[in-house]
Amino acid sequence: MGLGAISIIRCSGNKIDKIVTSFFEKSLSPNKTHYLNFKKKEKVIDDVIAINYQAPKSYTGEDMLEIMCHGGSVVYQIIIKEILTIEGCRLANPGEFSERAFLNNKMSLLEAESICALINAKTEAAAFAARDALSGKFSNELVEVDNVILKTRVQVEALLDFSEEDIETDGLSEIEKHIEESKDKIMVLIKKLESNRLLFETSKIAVLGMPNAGKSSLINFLTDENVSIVNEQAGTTRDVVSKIFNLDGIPVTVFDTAGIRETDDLIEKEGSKKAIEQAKKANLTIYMYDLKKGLQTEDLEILKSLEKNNKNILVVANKTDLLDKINYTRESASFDTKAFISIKKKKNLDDLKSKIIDHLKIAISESTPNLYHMEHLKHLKVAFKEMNNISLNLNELELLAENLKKVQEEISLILDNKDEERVLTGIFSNFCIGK
Ligand SMILES: Nc1nc2c(ncn2[C@@H]2O[C@H](COP(=O)(O)OP(=O)(O)OP(=O)(O)O)[C@@H](O)[C@H]2O)c(=O)[nH]1
Ligand SMILES: [Mg+2]
Repeated sequence: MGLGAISIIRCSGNKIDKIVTSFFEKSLSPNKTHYLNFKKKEKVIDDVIAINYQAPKSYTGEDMLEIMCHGGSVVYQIIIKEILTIEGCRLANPGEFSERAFLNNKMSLLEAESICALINAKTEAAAFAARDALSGKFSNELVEVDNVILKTRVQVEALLDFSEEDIETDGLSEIEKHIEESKDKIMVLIKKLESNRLLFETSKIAVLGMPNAGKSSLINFLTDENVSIVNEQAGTTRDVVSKIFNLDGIPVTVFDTAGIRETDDLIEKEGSKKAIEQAKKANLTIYMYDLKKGLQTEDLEILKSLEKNNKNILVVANKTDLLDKINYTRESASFDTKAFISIKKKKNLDDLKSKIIDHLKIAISESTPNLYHMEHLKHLKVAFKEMNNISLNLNELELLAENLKKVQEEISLILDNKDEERVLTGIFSNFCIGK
């Protein structure tokens, strides 16, 4: 992206009046747009549009000033430099505006996180998922579950007041219904968060295999571009080639690698080494082989060594067009091959795509979460486990009440998230400056 036509400078805090009187000729009535000069003494620096928001009616909940000046890389810098000359003014930290908004109760942590996800979205699907979360859909669904569990707890408490003989089994079956319902809903939310994670992070896929297996052909198919040279000559790809693309809405960086084989060619040797290193760093490794040749001892050795370092490997057999069907179903029984495709004849490629997505979901849930809303996922998983532990037994109603209480505790950790420590430990530092 090139230069923007306008830049917006945002200020927040108790120095707004001072900034206004220092650089503008007149005062600014609140919440209105003003077209005027930004001046340093008598010198006009730029003609700008300025809005003065009065607390608490602003993004941060504090007094705020927004200055829209001309774009480019110089004008805004001069204006910022001038504003910083005022005592007590400093540059904002990344995400500080949202952090202040959160601390001033202008938004929940969930909303703040969604804003961050929206800004960082790399595909349309990611942006829409973040919008969904921002509109409070996720919280509303969770509140619904919370209400049902609360209702169930009341029912259980009521049963506890009766002796066993007096309890009608009807009461218990309704409780069971509510528990099943809530469990399903929690699972739906878990799945949603898991897919969101795929949307918000860029997953890394490395494609490995012997020379000529069709790795570069696969990359070109997935990215829908001629990223890598495809040639019948073995050893075409010599170095790691990478490309970011959109896999059904999921941002993915795919790495094409040199075919791995014992060779005297130094460049090819180096290429093979890099391929294996790349696989270690990837969330998922697609290991391709030519079905006609089958998985050879060399392939199995590499697969074994990869398995030691990388749990997520998807073994794919290519060139099914070269064999008849009977032949390759027989082969499939002996190897852990997850997909049989023909890139040339465009066979089973959609099936492969969905298998890649499934594998990424597993891979990413095993990797260290670095997104804050993954904390929610953690709590939801604990809640689900707790629901699973429930045994609907009249003799164990107290235990049931305890289980349900724990589930609600986990949910409330998400809903009333006021965990200052998490704020301080840098949730907001992942935001861009100015948000
Ligand atoms: N018959 C058949 N040929 C294919 C298929 N997919 C790829 N090929 C051919 O196999 C040859 C090798 O394909 P590449 O994509 O260059 O293979 P590669 O694994 O990247 O090879 P290196 O870069 O040399 O390691 C090319 O001639 C492709 O046209 C397929 O499904 N069927
Ligand atoms: Mg290649």
